[in-house]
Amino acid sequence: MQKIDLLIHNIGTLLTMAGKNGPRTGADMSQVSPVEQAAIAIADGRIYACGPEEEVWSRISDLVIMEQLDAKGRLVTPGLIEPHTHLVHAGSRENELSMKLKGVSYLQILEQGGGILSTVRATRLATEDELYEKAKTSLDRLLLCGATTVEAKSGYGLTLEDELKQLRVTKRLHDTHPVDLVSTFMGAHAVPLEYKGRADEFTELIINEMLPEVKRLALAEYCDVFCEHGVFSVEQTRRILQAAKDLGFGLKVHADEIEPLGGAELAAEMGCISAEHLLAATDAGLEAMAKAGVIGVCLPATSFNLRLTKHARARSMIEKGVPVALSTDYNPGSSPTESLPLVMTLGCLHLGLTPEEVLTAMTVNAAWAIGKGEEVGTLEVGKRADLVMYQKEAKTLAYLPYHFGINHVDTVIKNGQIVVKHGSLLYG
Ligand code: IZC
Ligand code: ZN
Repeated sequence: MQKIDLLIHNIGTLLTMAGKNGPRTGADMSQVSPVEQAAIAIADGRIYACGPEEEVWSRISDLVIMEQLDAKGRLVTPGLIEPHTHLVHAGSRENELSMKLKGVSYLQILEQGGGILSTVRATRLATEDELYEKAKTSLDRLLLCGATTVEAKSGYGLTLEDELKQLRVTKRLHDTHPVDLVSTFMGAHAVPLEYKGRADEFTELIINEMLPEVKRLALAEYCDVFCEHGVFSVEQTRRILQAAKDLGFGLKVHADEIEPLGGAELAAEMGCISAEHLLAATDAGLEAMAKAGVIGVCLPATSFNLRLTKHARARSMIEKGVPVALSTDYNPGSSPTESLPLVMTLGCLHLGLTPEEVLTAMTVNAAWAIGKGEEVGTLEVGKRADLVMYQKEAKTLAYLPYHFGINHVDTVIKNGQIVVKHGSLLYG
């Protein structure tokens, strides 16, 4: 007989995000589908019933309820989806802070052999266990902030063996940690020192050796490229993405972050699922993305940390019909933070999004940006029971970005299991 494993009742406000089954843009990004005095019934890790408390009780009146949780009038949202991280790496780069304060730019540091390349040196020297332990600490932090699904990119190995090492760590985290991971191969993250001045040759290595082996071992669903001045050109990016597409990878691209190279246009041309950063994307680029259905992943913690005064034009994206997602971009260089609450606040204050648009960008649209929109991102019957309950004082959605620099998460439920309680990890 069907039983209910967990019933959450007495929810003050439940934001189900129910609505269009697909990435949302325009006015649809404001739809959070609130239900007052709500309940959620969970069976086998999925949502069995959810909505007004009385309706849920009547739907389950014949069933055995194994466990109940009194939400005590609190706010509940879907688990947050983190669609862009460089999670697995060794070392840190706090030395870059003083350089940055002296006015040395991110690309100048990379050009001098630092930046990504210093993380590559540390990652090549690290063992798989060391990488796992460090990434697990960060994944725990993301979970404590309410993330229940996280994308993770490789790109600090830049040899076949070292890329595979990173990707195996992502797989191990997916298999052992409550958070689900989505793996992206990003061998085209920088040109390693041993290929300096020979980016075309390195491009061939990625196409001929790395991509086929990553595919054969089924270690990544997506392929991403850092298309930027002094890193990979539009032409090299196109070649890599085409090869990845031919092998059956989904495509992503770091596009037009610093210079308007035409990355947004390329994302549309290649049929990328998402394009990331986009600070310098042109109107034509954004319009091409809207037409092709490419999701724009904005990373406001990165522009904040790089001390940029320019921000991604998230409002124009929404007006033009580009679905917008938000992410921390967690990485040791341009965004050393796992703080999803900070991203919520910057999404409002720097990108001009409303709290409703921010939540859509960090749930539904983020889920579609990593191909998981059918499974997660909203609280609807049949979807995974991944949800967040906030602390008592955070009664409204707007309170989350408003009271900034603070994590308001109290409880996280992943696949129907309570994995964070009163702000502490409960799993394992
Ligand atoms: O380590 O700097 N932008 N890749 C592209 C990064 C930032 C990560 C890093
Ligand atoms: Zn990135």
